[in-house]
Amino acid sequence: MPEQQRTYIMLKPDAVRDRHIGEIVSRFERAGLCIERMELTNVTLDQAKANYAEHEGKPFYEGLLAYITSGPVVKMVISGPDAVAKCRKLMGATNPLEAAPGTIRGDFGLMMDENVVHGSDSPESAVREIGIFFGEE
Ligand code: IDP
Ligand code: MG
Repeated sequence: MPEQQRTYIMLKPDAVRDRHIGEIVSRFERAGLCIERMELTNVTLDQAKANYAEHEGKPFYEGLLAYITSGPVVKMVISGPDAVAKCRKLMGATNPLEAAPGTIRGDFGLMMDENVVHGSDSPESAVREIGIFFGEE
């Protein structure tokens, strides 16, 4: 039996700017996943730093913080069987150039600097990220 999981998904500022919220949220729902929480909001610098702590010091880190705080995002908690892996599958590869057509990044992204969507990479990351963006629950 697949494990019932929750994951943290965030539509990044380019997705909101380019008017793709509806289409992208639809893809998660169409896959049978449940949108448990959803909010259009801005990411604070502290939240950005906490979420991306593993990348501190990398060449793209400062740009990543600037990008994710550059405009409103849609933050979500999504649940379902194996929701973490299922969402990563729907998102596609990190680099939109390598993401397969039919995936969210493959269809809505053009470059690594603006890759449309964030999704937790493990159930442990999901708990941590839901805490960062929705507070302790
Ligand atoms: P993921 O989002 O698929 O989990 P990570 O390797 O965890 O990918 O990287 C986090 C985010 O950092 C990516 O989604 C992307 O926005 C950004 N990023 C990663 N590598 C690069 C890069 O080489 N150039 C610019 N941005 C990058
Ligand atoms: Mg990651």
